[in-house]
Amino acid sequence: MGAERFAALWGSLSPVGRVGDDGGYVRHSWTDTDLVCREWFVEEALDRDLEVEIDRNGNLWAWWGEPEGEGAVVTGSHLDSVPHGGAYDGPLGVVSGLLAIDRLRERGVTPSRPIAVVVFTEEEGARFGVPCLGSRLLTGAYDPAQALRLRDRDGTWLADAMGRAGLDPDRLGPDPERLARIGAFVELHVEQGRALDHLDAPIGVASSIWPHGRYRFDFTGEGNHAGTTRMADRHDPMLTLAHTVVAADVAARTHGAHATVGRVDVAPNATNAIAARASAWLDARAADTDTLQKLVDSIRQRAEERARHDGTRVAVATESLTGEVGFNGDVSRLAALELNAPVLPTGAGHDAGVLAGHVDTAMLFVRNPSGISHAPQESASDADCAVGVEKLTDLLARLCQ
Ligand code: HGY
Ligand code: MN
Ligand code: MN
Ligand code: MN
Repeated sequence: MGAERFAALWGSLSPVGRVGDDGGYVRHSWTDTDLVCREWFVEEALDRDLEVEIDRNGNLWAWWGEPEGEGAVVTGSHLDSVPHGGAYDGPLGVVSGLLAIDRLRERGVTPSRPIAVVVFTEEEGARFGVPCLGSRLLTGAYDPAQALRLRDRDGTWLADAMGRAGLDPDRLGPDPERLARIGAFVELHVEQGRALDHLDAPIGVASSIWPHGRYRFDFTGEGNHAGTTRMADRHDPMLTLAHTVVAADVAARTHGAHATVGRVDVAPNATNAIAARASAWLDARAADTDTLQKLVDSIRQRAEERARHDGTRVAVATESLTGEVGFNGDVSRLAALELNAPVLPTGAGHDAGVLAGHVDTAMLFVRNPSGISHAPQESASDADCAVGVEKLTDLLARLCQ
């Protein structure tokens, strides 16, 4: 496939949800923008005579062959983004899946098992706070009753957002029959780092996904007047929060891990008022679960020490936790052999990481020259993306015959 052919389909989706002239995207689940992206996917699937269905958790499936057939070969990814995210994280896997179907047909491949392109919903967790929500609900990794208690920052319930899109939230839950019919899952994804660039390789194969967790630190202090309250009399939760952010940085460097506080909420959030409350969300990742636990424990301990010093209080809630994922099944071995590509770990979470616990799964990465992701500078060349489609087609052809 030539780069211009990839660019043609890519160009029909890429303008949707782009918000800034720096190329940032806001595509949050069940918003109007997300519904436009989903309509785009359905149209492209129907143009390919694929049978489209939406499952009980809102994930979209486009089938070549019998959806009820056994041993299905599934590819795809997600269309939602982080706030002001990049163009490729998610959509690249969906566009490449549709183009791989085209390429299989052009190569004259007659699949002996169904093939599907899937769009998982709420992979980033940017709106309702739980990453990979669609694939976790599908696999039973997330309690549907808990999902019905999820609200976005404006207070909109997940159930209402899904209801607005015509879905019945009471049907949320595991889908074991659907899962049992999947024989293999392959997710193609833009690399979120620069390993392939350094290796001068357009494509890579994932070996593992780091364990990662999301934790909400709630700090409580004493709101007061910024101008009249002596420093010695303050119980400022922002001070405890700030020391916790520094502690997270120090602990991550000590443990060779990654710790990020990219989101805070402050109340009353006024220039001339000492905060009464503040929340900070910690994204913590490490090469193994023991290190992750040590990392988070040391950050929590530092936060509690500082809270005692500041006369504030801190409470920590675990919002999501994903264990280590090893891609070491037949499909991943085949991918590494077939594609003759570098094999590398990733610190990013993916739906493939959720499926891997149930289905023989592989992940392919496409080179990202900027190495940046979850930001507008995320990049991939049309040429490398076209190579990604060909390599995905190679792998799907081996799996479906
Ligand atoms: O956060 C992640 O690791 C993924 O990009 N959702
Ligand atoms: Mn992402
Ligand atoms: Mn992603
Ligand atoms: Mn006043």
